Amino acid sequence: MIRFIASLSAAVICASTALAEPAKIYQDACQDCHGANRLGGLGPALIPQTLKRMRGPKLEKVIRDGRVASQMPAFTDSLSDEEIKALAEYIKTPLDEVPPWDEEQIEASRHLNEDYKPVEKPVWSSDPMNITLAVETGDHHVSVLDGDTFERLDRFPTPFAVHGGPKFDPKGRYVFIMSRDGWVQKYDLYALQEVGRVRAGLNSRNIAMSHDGKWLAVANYLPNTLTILSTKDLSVAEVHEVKGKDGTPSRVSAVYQAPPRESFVLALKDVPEIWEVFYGPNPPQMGFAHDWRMEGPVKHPSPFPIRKITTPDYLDDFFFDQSYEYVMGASRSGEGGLVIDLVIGQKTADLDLPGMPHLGSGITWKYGDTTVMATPHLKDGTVSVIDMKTWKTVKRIETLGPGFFMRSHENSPYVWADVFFGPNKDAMHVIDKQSLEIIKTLRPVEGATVAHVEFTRDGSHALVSVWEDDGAVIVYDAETLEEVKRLPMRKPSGKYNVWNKITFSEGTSH
Ligand code: DHE
Repeated sequence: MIRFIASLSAAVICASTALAEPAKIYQDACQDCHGANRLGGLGPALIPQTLKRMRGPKLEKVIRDGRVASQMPAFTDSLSDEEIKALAEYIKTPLDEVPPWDEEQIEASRHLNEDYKPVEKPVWSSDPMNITLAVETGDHHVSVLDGDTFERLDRFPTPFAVHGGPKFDPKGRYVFIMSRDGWVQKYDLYALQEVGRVRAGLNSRNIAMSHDGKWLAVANYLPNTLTILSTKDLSVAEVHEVKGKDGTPSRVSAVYQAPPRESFVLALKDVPEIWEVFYGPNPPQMGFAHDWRMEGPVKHPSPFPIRKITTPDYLDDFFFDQSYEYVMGASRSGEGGLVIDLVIGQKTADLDLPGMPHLGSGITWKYGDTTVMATPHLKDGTVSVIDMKTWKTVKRIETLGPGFFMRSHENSPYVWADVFFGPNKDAMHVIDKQSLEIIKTLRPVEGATVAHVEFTRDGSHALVSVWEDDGAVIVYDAETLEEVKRLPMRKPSGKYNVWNKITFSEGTSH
């Protein structure tokens, strides 16, 4: 009897150790980035609802080898095969409860700054159109820079882990900033004060501003929703559950605005569809009255009607042509790309785009009698240049490694393209827009990650991030390519010039 009790308690201890182990591994290896509750932080939420396209072995591979083009490191040296397997099983286990995050919870999270005092005109004397923001991810701040003197006008705290470009209102006075854990912050550049913040999702991707500045769309992974906020006071205008035509729920990979169409366009992660969400007064006049549908409760049809377009593949990210009629899409598998005509809602061309192009950071410029679009590849050292009339590849420029971001300016003859990954991550290529040749490779800090460029309003200067904790933003003369100034910063990532952003400069991603 005693022996039976002893072996029973050993079994219980064993079972509880086996159960406790993966949780402990998670705590040690994952929770700093993915959150103590597995609901995400710097990294995405790790729960079945957000791991949809990841099967068991794929999940283990990601833990073992890391993830291309993300901050996910490889654990092959620190975890055994058994530990990796146990961890994968653990994160596939549903949470006892995923907190609901709909209109009620979002509204409850909304916080307006009581000390905020609107001002009539800016509290500074700089050119309001040349204000440039630098996101400092090292300590979650944004620096507000005068784009002429490069003097810092303010440095304010942001929510944790900002991702994607902040969005300015059409006058360039307010800026909206989103963090991966779903917070959206509104900041008044004239008053240099935060206006307020709201948690629009639990795990979010990016935001888009309607061209009239009234609405802000927030693309969420968790829950599977698109949140539309009023830009005035960050109140909820609509939370739209994202489900494909057949009812399959989906994460939203990204949302962009299509100004002439008065719509937001969404890439869905888990169903092969893109969505167009209209916010203008009369979408049927766009020529597809037969195709869009009203959604929401019957007695008040949604002010944001949705059109769902089936695509031949899952599109993780995309890029618009200048007319906003054509969407160039790429899937995360990196096998190629395609062009969807938004007017007819159909694929019109294939793109020869292997190597996981990062279309979100694509840019365009005039090239002979056509316009080209260039995009870096996340999987190989290439920049693809595509003719936007014929959709053919004009050139594949060989770089020193996979890059993340590209930038140019109407007044600059050059394109700047970083090398984000690999041994040459300290390199920044400068490419001639007409010869499509690399004319110079800058290496401002040996061994440091040097990435992301933004131009000043007139294109005379280029600001480059030394993407390290004790990093800097380096200001270059965009013509001579000489360094002009170095501004110390904490892991600066993206920089955003008000003028370039609100005028949709062709040299910047939208
Ligand atoms: Fe980003 C923009 C998606 C990883 C820094 N990134 C974007 C956009 C998309 C996107 C769709 C455009 C949104 C916008 O600006 O409105 N990013 C993805 C991914 O799918 C990917 C590969 C994996 C992931 O983890 O989400 C990814 N991105 C990263 C990073 O690891 C980076 C380098 C560091 C970080 O902060 O997470 C990173 N992404 C950025 C930045 C922008 C961005 C700085 C804005 C660039 C701009 O100039 O507009």
